[in-house]
Amino acid sequence: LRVVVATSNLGKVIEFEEALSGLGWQLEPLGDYSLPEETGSTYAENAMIKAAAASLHTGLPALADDSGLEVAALGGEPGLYSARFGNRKDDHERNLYLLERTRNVQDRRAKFISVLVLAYPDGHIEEYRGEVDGQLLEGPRGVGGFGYDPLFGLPDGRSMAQLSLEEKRAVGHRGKAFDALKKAHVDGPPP
Ligand code: ITT
Repeated sequence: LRVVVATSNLGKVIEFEEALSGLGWQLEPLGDYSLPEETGSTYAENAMIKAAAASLHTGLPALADDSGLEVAALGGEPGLYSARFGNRKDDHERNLYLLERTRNVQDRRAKFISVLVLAYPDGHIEEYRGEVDGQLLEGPRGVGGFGYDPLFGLPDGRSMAQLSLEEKRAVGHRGKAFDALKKAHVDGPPP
């Protein structure tokens, strides 16, 4: 299967390639095509907007991810708006802003959510979801991953940015969504 990777986030591209190696798919880059604005009100809707647009543009099946960090003490923020939290433009600035917003906050519960959508040129859609619970750390730890990974603490005390790519896939939100995708494609005919 030739599949377009419908994301402009390099961190996601790396995780897509690692997670899908072994499936025998030929992954195609998005090139300089710009994904449309994410106007949906759920992760699934936004992933669908991105995957459907890339599929329409290329004539190939396209796979998109929409994801976010939900912080309990912030009522689920930044959630759908994780990529533009506080209007900060890069990962580092968003992490500093998140630390500022949660300074002296006792309840550190947080979760990552990922929804993958595979859209086919005939309009057929597949959707897979994954989540992971964690704790917001008091400061960044580790240099791996991307986005909020250095601030996301796991039960073993490490941050998501201290995991290898394989370890992040095994415990992370996106990895769980990919497990469901792979199960559907390896264990049976495409749904
Ligand atoms: P595309 O839409 O092009 O895929 P994006 O970065 O804009 O890229 P989203 O709209 O899904 O993607 O934004 C999700 C944001 O949530 C992302 O920019 C990160 O800041 C954060 N995020 C998502 N998955 C993450 C992960 O695995 N680790 C750390 N932060 C993550």
